Amino acid sequence: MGAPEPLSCRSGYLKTGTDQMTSRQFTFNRGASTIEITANSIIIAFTIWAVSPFACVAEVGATRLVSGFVQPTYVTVAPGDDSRLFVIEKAGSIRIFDRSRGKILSEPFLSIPQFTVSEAGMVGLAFAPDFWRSGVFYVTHTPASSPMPTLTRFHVSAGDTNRADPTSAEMILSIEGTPALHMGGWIGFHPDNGLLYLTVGDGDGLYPGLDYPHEGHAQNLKTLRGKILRLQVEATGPYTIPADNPFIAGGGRPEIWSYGVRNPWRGSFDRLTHDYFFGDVGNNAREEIDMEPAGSSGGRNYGWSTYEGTLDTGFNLPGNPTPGDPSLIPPLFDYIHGSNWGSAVVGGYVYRGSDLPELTGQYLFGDYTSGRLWCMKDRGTPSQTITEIRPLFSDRSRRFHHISSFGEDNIGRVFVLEFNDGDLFQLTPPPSAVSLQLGPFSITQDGRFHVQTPQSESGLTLLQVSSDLKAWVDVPGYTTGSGEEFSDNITREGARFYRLR
Ligand SMILES: [Ca+2]
Repeated sequence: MGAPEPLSCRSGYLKTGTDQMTSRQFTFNRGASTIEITANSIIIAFTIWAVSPFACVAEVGATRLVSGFVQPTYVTVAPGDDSRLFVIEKAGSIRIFDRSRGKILSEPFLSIPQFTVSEAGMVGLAFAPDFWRSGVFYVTHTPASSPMPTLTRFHVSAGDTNRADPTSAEMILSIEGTPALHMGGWIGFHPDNGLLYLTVGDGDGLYPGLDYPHEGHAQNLKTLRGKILRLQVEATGPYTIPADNPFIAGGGRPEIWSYGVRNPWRGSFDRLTHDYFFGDVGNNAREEIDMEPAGSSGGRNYGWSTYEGTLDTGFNLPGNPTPGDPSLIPPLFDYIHGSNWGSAVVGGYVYRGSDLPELTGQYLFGDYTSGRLWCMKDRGTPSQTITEIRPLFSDRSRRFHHISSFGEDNIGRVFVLEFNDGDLFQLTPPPSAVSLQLGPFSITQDGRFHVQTPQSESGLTLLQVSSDLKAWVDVPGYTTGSGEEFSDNITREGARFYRLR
């Protein structure tokens, strides 16, 4: 029996055979990347399989930065400053997470009482592109003093960059209709032209005739509900209408850039291409991802409530286009409500960071109710694919719950915010490959295969087995901690792939 050699791998390929052997030994041929393990009654070929962590599903590390936020709704950074993450809490505070100290500052950046029934509250934040000079930022919220979906401008305090000046508040826009339903409320500055985009939910109820009335606001160009607005804002004064907004000469409210949306909760610009993406939260059937190419002249109709995703709703409201109207812009992707996918999409970001190169150029999004994440590759082409992202937590039983928002910093690192738990995560490279040293192994009378992995290593949290490199299941009986031993039943024929992570 030779001394086992260390192997660097994440997976092994185990194939069972039936040749009789009489001794227990194994050899390792590094060049052929094959280990022949001979054991009582069974030959095991253990082939080192250099599995990319993205070979089956995309895997990312999920690193908790901090917990303790109360119903957080959004996370972002100020331009040019990645040292602080600004996290909105629904009830009306903006908190600062100091990244170098790993702490939430005790005093909030801003605190304004909000009307918080149902979906109302503070939901959106955008720093002016010249924030470093002007100290100006914008918030979307439903102030308790005037509970309507509202866009307000603030200035940072003159003497403390970690505090906003609440007395600087200037209401820019107050939007008609109920604040509690489908508020939308994402705001962001276009990376090219500096115009402010603002998503507004339709404020309608669920079905025509039930709950709040469904008034078809999304197709009604006389209201700002169910729209994406585009405004020119300056450091002071009211907003103005950009000269190339589609309805500036009539036909609709001039603030409207696009329409036919229900509850566009989260949006983003691809920082490289400037394409605009948003997730439009659906009614009772579909969730959808929409995209507007850079250079669009606006006026696009995304279809609600003639369509929910790609589904004909049958609502037939006055003013709604008829199904099949070629002017309606279908989503890039929609999914059906259910336990598999979820029921409230959360738009994310086209990944442009450097930590997760396998995701570069892919659009990352998730679902509030299922806590699942996906990435979209080759969007809008025949080869468009959706891949689930599997987040790997240090606590193997952890998963994401109630994702309220993603966020992005100035160099494209992506964050995930959990509404109920109040946790803030960063998506990080998956745990590095472990050095797997095949140690003593044994095969018991009942045919179970035992191998001992190296001494306890942090990050070595799970060992899984697969027969097809696609579906991975935990190895029964494997426990974490010292010992790092697993066992598996290999009495049946067929390929077995093992994975440590
Ligand atoms: Ca749509």
